[in-house]
Amino acid sequence: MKFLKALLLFLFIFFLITIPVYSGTSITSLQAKSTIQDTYYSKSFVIMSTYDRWNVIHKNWEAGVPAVSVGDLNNNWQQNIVAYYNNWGLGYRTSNNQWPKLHNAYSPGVTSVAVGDINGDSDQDVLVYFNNWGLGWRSATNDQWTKVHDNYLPGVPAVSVGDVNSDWKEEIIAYFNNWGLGIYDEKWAKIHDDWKQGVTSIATGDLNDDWNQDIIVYFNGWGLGWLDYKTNKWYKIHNNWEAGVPAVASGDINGDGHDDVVAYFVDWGLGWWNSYNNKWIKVYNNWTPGVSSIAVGDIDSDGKDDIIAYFVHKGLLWYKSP
Ligand SMILES: [Ca+2]
Ligand SMILES: [Ca+2]
Ligand SMILES: [Ca+2]
Ligand SMILES: [Ca+2]
Repeated sequence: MKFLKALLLFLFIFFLITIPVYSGTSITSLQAKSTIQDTYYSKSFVIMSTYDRWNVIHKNWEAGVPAVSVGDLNNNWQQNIVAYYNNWGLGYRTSNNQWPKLHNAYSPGVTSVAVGDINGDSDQDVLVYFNNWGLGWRSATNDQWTKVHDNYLPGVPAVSVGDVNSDWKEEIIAYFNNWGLGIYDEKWAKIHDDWKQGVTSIATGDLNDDWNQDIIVYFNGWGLGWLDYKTNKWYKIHNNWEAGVPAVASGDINGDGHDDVVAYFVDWGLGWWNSYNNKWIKVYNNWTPGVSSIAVGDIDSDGKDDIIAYFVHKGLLWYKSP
């Protein structure tokens, strides 16, 4: 009995010591450049049993899909999935499940794709990083490719497109492995210098309801957060930086009018962060062997954003929002 009491006391003291260690935050690498506010940071997870909401788009799982995005590519007011298949090339899916090809170049590969209106003509363009060419975009109106950056080595692992400065025109956000995080608005400007630890995923969405798109970034060694570009303030939404977040996307998953963040955590699974109540909701628990790309958009035209994800050894799937 004495031994049991001693053991309980030991466990109590052990937890008192260890819990504060886990809640510690290492944010020094970003503090030099911008103000960080941890108000959005949350560790409360809600797990939902929603596996039945996943549908198969394509079972092609052998070669892999490193980049996926969503946009209205054929001007019919319906969202299409844009995907790069390692063994096929870049194309998009129509509502009757046809896959018109946008680019044949499947070697040496594409690592990041985003969709947005880059030239301001109201048509959706496709921004792509080709390993042997650089970063450029395809105009929806004339099928021409325009290069925005020549630097094709050592690579651009993440891009996004969004209006982050409220001028009704969309900017390009990209992370260059040997340079850092930047924004392209007729010319390049740096957003963040920290290129040594790396950025694996970028998305854009309005997370604070000011009608201005915010920049969502996962920094290795810091965690997942977002930047209000107009005020230059960073907000963290998850501290988990050890295992990594290879893919993020943003959209309104629960249809409440507020953009949310979808992310795949290597050691946790796939979930979304409700920007309104600051809660993480898991939508896929099985976190091995991994998810390499995520996109968000209303692909079944029911008015609610869905999640598109490529699962290694499963294929390209989509999650129908409840
Ligand atoms: Ca803009
Ligand atoms: Ca905003
Ligand atoms: Ca929402
Ligand atoms: Ca939908």
